[in-house]
Amino acid sequence: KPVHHPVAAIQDTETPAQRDARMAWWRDARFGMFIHWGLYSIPAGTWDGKQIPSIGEWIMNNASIPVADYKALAPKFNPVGFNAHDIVALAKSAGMKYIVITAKHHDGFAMFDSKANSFNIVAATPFKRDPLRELAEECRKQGMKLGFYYSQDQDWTASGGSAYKTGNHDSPTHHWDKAQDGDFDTYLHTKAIPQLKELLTNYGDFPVVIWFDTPTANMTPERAGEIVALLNQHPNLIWNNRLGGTYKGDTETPEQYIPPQGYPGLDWESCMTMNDTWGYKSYDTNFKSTETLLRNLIDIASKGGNYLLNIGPDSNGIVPPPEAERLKAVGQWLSLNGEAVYGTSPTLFGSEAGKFSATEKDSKGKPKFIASWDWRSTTKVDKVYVEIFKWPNGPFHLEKMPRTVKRAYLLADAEKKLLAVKQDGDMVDIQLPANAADPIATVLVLETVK
Ligand code: FHN
Repeated sequence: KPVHHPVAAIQDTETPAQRDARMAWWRDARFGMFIHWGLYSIPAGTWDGKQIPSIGEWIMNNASIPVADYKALAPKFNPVGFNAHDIVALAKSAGMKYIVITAKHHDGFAMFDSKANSFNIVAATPFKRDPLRELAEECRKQGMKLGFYYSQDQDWTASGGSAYKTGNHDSPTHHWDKAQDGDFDTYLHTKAIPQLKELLTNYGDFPVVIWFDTPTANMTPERAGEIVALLNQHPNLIWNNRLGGTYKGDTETPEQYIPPQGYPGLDWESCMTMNDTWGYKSYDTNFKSTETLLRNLIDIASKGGNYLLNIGPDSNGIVPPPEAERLKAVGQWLSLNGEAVYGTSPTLFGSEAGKFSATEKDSKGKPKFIASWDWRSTTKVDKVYVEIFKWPNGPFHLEKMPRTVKRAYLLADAEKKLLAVKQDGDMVDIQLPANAADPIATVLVLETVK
């Protein structure tokens, strides 16, 4: 049943073919870089000598930092190590196709040149540069897409911006500083909407994505409709399901998990941290392994989604080395096997096929959680890819194959040596070489006819 919105959004008015054209690059991309970067990278998880639990970009809220004290971080922010070329090159080397960076997070600090509000990186810091402009230029040069995250509702330093304590999303009046009191409509009309206008008009062909976040009850359908009227002026834009009001946007956004079935028929993107924070925390070293990250990407692709994987640069603008190392390792794999990820459709074998069967133990004898799959699969019109995580002892056995297999080989094999295939109805056995080409995931290619 169509929802009646105060302002019709592009999703309500375009044809299915127009939607397919608008979403095409995003659907092919499969892998993007999320960047959470802002003033919170200075305290980096510690305030007044105390380590503040939970995610780093929430430090202002979690430590109830007064607005004036938080704003006093701006004159100390001078991230001269920031290098847009290197960050875009890192995303490229990881095999990522788009970047989404925090233009303004819940702390209200704009990481771009804003005339609408002076609490921003150009006007309020000694750095005086606009990282979004620099990234936009580099993305253009290096063939990368660029999107902006914007916290449209929560703004903890603006008077009238929603400011709630954790776990109380629907009680936006719960402030910890009088300076946060004020009128939400004034905030919306003097800061959020003017800044969104700046972001949508000052960066040429970017942003291609606006990534909204965590609306509260303040974002009524009428208020969200005012933002939609602005978004409608940019007909190629893609925006997520977190605007608020009654708007569903373009993309589902599961956070920190992979939905077991994906979202059949919908566009979706799992966003995830590499450690346990989005914004930089100096003492969070709980990094996921390259194995987990890569298998997550494959699992997501097998369910038709995108993986938006986060980095959190430090207060000097430097990407933490453990993050960069892992991204490069994932990119190494993609440089050989990307054909099995980009532009693919979901598995033909159902979301459960290939589930972990054997119990592996780590060095301490605990069951080892990798991603709980022996294999996953992705599809193209004339090919089925099987990404094998656990190399079988005998032939690789597939059931319920809806197509006829013509030839089989390993994607990483430069010679594409053909492997013996036995097909009996919908059962297929492929004779594999003795050893996996890659211990994390070896891609078996099945050339098929329907
Ligand atoms: O509160 C934010 C959080 O800081 C982070 O930005 C994530 C990213 O998806 N979104 C919110 C929580 O849903």
